[in-house]
Amino acid sequence: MALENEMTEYLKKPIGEASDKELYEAMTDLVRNRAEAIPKISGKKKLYYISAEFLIGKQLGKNLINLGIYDEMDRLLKANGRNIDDIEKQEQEPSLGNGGLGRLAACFLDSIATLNMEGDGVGLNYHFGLFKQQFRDHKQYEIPDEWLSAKNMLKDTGVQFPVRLGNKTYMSRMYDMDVIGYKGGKNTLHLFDLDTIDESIVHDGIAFDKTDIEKNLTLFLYPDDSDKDGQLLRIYQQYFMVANAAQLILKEEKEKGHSIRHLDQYVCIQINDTHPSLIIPELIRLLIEDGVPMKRAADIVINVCGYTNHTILAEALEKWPLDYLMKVVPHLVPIISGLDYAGYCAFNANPDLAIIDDENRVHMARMDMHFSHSINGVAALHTEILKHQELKPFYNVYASKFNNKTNGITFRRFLMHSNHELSEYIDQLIGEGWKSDATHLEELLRYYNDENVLDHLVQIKYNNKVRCAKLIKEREGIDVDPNSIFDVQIKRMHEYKRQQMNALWVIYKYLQIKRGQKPQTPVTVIFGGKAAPAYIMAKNIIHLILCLQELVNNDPDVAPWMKVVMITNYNVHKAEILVPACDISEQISLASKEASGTGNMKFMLNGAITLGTADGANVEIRNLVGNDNIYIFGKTSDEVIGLYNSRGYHAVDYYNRSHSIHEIIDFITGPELSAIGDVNMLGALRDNLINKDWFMTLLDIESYCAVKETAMYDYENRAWWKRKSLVNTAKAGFFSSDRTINDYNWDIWHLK
Ligand code: 26V
Repeated sequence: MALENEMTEYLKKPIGEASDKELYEAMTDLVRNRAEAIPKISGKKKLYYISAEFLIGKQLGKNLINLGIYDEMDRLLKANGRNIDDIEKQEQEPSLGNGGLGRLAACFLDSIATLNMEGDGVGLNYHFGLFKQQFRDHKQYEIPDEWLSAKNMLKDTGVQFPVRLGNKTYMSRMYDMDVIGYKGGKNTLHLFDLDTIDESIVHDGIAFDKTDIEKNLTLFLYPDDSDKDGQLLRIYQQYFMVANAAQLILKEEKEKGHSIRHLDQYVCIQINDTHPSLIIPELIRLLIEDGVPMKRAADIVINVCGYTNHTILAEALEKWPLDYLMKVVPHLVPIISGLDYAGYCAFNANPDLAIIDDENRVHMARMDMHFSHSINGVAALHTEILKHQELKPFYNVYASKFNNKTNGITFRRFLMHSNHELSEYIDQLIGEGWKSDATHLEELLRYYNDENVLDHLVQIKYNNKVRCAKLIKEREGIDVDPNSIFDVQIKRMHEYKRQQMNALWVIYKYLQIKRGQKPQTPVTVIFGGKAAPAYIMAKNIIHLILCLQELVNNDPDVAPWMKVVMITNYNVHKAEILVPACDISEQISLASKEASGTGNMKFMLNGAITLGTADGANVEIRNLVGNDNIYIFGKTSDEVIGLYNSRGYHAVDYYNRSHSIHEIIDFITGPELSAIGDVNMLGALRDNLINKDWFMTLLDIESYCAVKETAMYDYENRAWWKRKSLVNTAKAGFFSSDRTINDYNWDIWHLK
């Protein structure tokens, strides 16, 4: 009753008479006010998680769950003939991240608040976030994704800081969003912006004048940095973010009566990849301004900062030309140069350790490693590769700084919210203990031989497939059968993630079906993901998938047995519908290249079986579920690294040696697809696969097809498959981000 009264107070009319939009706005007001009443978490030490990305997803449903009123609200709306899902749809999803790294930051904020640790996020208030993806003529187009116009959780704090960019000073503005912990306290996500941003300068999709900082600074997430102006804008953004972070930290510390000279007693900063690395010289600069000698300033900063590495891809490790920094942050250049000399860090004759290399480029990750007390990778295998390959020179001098923190996901969003039916059924089976300690999910193993329970789980999966099929019909106009196997690969488009290998499997299956070899159960192959606007090969892969979608779905011999779906504008909301519907989770990156993956964990938790390489966190999934409950294929990371070192991989040999590979690859430019697609794009893709194939698709394709065949064969043994599914959910507790955050706190932050 209380909730109903509160709602009608905001609505000023009965629930049954309000529009979905009015209900959404009233519920958002309700959440904002309830959050207001929750005390801010405070502890003896405070964490600042600085990140260029926070892929927070829609807030309303998650906040209702964390406030403990989701079910009550659901019932109230139902009693008035309304549906909570329709109302949640009204919210614009903030796309303030690219993928895994940004989503991880959002999961971490949820766990930090849930565990009652004092920790705020600091980032940027991008007006458009990541672009919105559209398909036309089987190609990707980008348009701005507006999210700020609708009602949201942001609050203008009125707080402003002066920030020097180049030779001019700008006033920032801080917007805050409450981060409500699950049945816990609250922290804050601080997003900084400029008042002068001009959204009208965007034209022709997502193009804009990259030089006009005053108007464009926070317009887009990760603007195209394939040219100099784009790179300068990135550095402007990065410095703007950390200059605000530093001023916020010092202001808060001052208010608490702490001295900047004792910063390391009260504050820790986690540097999320290298985007916030300039916080190091900025803090040192401020300490020096306060009269602290440089060496002491550097030591304080080392004690404060921890650095997380999220990729081993060399092209993703930021190196900024010194003269760009000279233009953007002239006042930091003397500090950075100073830090690069003996006395402050383990600088020696080894040029691999130098912050500024002999081409005058500043290696951000190297600065982080010298001036942080902790360096972590995001899965066990990834950390080992960092220690013994990619960052070996640093491991040699700073072994004790290195540690692993295997990623995690918040079960509040990726089970309780996205798979409400499963979540409630788990409560019935084992109680609610798993919500505070996810390892309790193992208690589900008690039901390993309980056919009733197993069948109920199968029924829930089917219901989720029906919901997903509905989304596919509505959004993509494609009919898919919920009784088919849902084989899902959703993630950013990148050659190392090898969506192209899955697309080659589609061709292989298409040819088989054409020859009369039909699968026992039809299969629906679902892809989703955005390609970076300047990443030509990723766009070519999307093109191939969209052409296959048209070919396969319209071929009467094949469509009853296989459908291909490319989800448009894949985002967090769509993940929440796709993940619970999945049977086979595709995690097929080239071993050693996927630092961790977090989608793999979401699928596992929701009872999908992983088909993957021994890469990233897949390795840990395998260790937990055992070989019977996962499908691993392909070369190992050691073998792959060996091939890179020896330059021993030549795709063309695989193409020439195998009739089957030859046939599949040639199909890309054969008459069927040429009649649908752009022969130049398809030709470039085929050519790349034969003559370059940097991520070794052809190395693993045969092993992939063989193991996928086994997985589909095993699917027919329904009694076995439902047990595999149960084991996956039961063993997923380790991947709760609550566990990850407890590990960070225990080893690095020491917050309480
Ligand atoms: C960045 C870039 C930038 C320019 C060129 C291409 C490229 C390719 C990859 C990246 C990766 C940026 C860092 C990142 O998002 N890493 C992801 O972090 C996740 C959370 O730790 C992890 O699960 C993923 O495996 C990892 O790829």
